Amino acid sequence: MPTSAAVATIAAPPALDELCINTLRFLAVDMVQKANSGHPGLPMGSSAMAYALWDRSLKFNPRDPRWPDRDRFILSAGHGCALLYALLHVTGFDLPLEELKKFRQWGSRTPGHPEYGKTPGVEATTGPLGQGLANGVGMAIAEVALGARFNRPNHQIVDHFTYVLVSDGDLEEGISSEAGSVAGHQHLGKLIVLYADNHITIEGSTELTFTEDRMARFAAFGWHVQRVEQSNDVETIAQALENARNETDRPSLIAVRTHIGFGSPHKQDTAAAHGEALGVEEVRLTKEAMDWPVSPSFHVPEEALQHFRRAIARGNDAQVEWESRFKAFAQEHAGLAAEFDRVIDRDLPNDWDMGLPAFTPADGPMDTRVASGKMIEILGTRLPEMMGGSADLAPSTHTNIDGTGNFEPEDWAGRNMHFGIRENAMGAILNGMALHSGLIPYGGTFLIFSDYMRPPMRLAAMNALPVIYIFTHDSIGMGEDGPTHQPVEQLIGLRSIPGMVVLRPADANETVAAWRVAIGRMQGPVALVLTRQGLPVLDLNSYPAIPTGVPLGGYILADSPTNGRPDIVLIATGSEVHLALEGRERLAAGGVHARVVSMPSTNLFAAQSDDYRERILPADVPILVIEAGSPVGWQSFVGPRIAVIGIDTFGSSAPGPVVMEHYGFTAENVCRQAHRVLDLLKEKAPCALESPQTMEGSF
Ligand SMILES: Cc1ncc(C[n+]2csc(CCOP(=O)(O)OP(=O)(O)O)c2C)c(N)n1
Repeated sequence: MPTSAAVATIAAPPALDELCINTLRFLAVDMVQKANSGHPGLPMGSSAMAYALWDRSLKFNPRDPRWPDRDRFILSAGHGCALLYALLHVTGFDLPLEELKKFRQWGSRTPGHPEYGKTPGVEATTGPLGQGLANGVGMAIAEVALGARFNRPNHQIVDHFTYVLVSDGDLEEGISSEAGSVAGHQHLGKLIVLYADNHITIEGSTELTFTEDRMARFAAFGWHVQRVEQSNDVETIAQALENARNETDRPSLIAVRTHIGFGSPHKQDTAAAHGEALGVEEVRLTKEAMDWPVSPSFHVPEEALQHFRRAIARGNDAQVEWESRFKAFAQEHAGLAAEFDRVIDRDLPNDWDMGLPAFTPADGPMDTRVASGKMIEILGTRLPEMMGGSADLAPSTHTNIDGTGNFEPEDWAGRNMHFGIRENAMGAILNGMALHSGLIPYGGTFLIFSDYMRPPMRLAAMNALPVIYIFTHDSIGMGEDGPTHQPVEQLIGLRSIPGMVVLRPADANETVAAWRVAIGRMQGPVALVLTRQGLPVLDLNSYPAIPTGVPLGGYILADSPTNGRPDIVLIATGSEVHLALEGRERLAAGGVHARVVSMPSTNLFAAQSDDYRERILPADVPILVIEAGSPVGWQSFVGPRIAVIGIDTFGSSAPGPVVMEHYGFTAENVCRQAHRVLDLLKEKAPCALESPQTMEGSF
C-alpha cells in the first residue's frame, strides 16, 4: 500500500509554538465573543493539536485550495468552526481578518458551522455530529480507489492523507460505529482521526452518558489507536501523527486529552465553555491569565503570522513537486493522465449517453429497478468513475456493475461496494467520495430505509454533491413485507429537501431517461425511486415525448382526444401512470376528455417556466393526482392559485431576525404575496375554485 511522505518542516521553538497556539485560541475566543454566539470551548482546548497537524504535516496549498493531491482535513465537530476559520486565516487562505470579525453574520464567509463552497479550504459542511467522520471515510475510500486506478509503478499521483478532528459527540453518534467499522474493515491506513477527548458535552461530564472504552472500541474495529495525555504537547502529538502515518494498514485514532475552554479561569473543563461566548469579563481574565493582550481583540502577533504563513511557500513547493511528477506521469501515460483530469473536473465523455436502450412493450412487464440495473451496467462500463453499491440489498436494488470486482482491501480497484447494513454511514461515505472528487458515487436501499440516511442526503443537497440514490420497493405495491417496509411519507419527505431531485419513473423507458438526468446533473443529488413490481413498458412509438419529457419533470404523456382543452388532467407518477392511462380510456368512453401528465419529478417540474407549467396544467382545468404515497405537498400544484410563504432553499448563517427578514417572513411580504394572489384571482376570476384547505410547503 502506498504511503505519503510527510511534508518536511522544521519544528518551531516551544515559545513560538505557544504564541501560535494562543493566536488560534484567542482568535476563536474573540470571534465568538464578538458574535455573542458560537462555541469557544473546543477551539480553546484543541488549538494545540490542530496546530501540530497544520504546522508540522498537513499537505495543503492556501493559494490553491482545490489542488487534487492535497491532504483533506475535516472538522467533524463543526460547532468548533472558529478554530478552522482561524487556521484558514493565519495560514493564508483567502479569508481576511475582516471575515473573522463577521463570524456568523449575514453574507460572511464564516458561517455558524463550516459550509463547503462558502469558505476556501473548508472541505465538508459539518455540524450534524458524526457526519464529518463518515465523510472522512468516504474521502479515504476515494483516495485508495483513485490510487488503484491511476497510480502506476514510479508514479504515485494520488497519494494523500485524510485527517478528521472529532469530539465526544461525533463518537457518541451511531454513525461513528458504522463508519469506523467500514474503515477498519477496509484497512484505510491513510485515514487519521484526532479525537478531542475533553470529557465534556452540553449536559455536563461524559460520565453521564459515555463511559465505554473508546480506544478499545476502535481497536475492535481494526484501528490503530494512540493516546496523548497532554493536550498542549505539540511534539508528542506530532509524533503520534507521524506514528499514524507510518501505520499504513489500519486507520488511526489519536485520543488527545484536551480541556474544553483551556485557560479560562472559571469555565475550563465545564460545559459552560461549550456553547456560548465566555463573556467580556471572562475573556479579559483568560487573556490576562495567559499573558495575552486584552485589547485589541483579534490580535495576531507578527511573529506568529510569519510562522503560519510559511504554509504558503511550503504548500506551493509541495504542489509544484506534485505537478512535475504528474507531468512525468502524463508523458508515460498520456491517456490515463487526461482521464484523471477529466474525472477530477467532473467532465463526462462526449458520447456517454449515445445509443442508450429503447425498450419495447415486448420487453415487459419489467420492474423499474431491473431497468435501472441494466442502465447501471451500461453506464458503469462507459463511466469508470461510477462507483457504488448498496446497504446489503444489491440483489434487490440491482446496483452492481457486472464485470467489475468488489471494492475490498485486496482490490481497491473494485467498484462494487458492500456498505453493510449501515445506511447513515453509506450516505455520508457517498458524500465524502463526491467531496473528494474523481468519482460519481451511488448507493441503494429500499425507499423506506432512506429515512435512515436522511441526514447525509440533506447535506448532499446542501453541498450540491453529485450523489445518486437508488431506492427500490417504492410503494405499498411492493406487497407482502407489509407496513414496516411500505413507504408512504418518504416521497414527499425527499422532495421537500431543497436541491434534491427525486425521479420516480413510470416504466423502463422513463427509467432510461431518468438515469440520463441523474448522470447529467453534476451539481446536486438525485434520488431514483423504483418499483419492485413489474410494469408494462410504454411504447416509444405511441409515447414519443418520454425522452424529452422526463428531464422537464412533468409532461403530457397522453392528451384528450381533441388535443384541445381537456376536461380534467390526471397527474400520476411511477407505477400509477399506468392506472392514469387506463382511467383515461374509461373516462373517454363516458365522454370525458382526460389528459395524462406523467410527472416523474415534481422538483424538476417546479423549476420549469410558468408558461410551460401552465401549458401542461392549464389553470382552469381540474386536476386529479394519482400517487401511491402521502398526498401532502401536491396542493402546491393542484390548489387553485395557492401562494405559500415557505422555504424552498436552505437557510443562512446570521442572527435569527435577519435570517427571517431575508427569507420573506415580514408583514410587508405577507401583504405583497396576498396581493399577488388576489390579482391573479382577478385575472382568472371565472375559474377560481374554493380556497385551499391546507397550505403545504412549496416544492
Ligand atoms: C447530530 C447532532 N445532534 C446534536 C447536536 C447538537 N450538539 C452540538 S455540539 C453537541 C455536543 C457537544 O459535545 P462534544 O461533542 O463533546 O463537543 P465539545 O463539548 O467538546 O465542544 C451537541 C449535542 C449536533 N450538532 N448534531
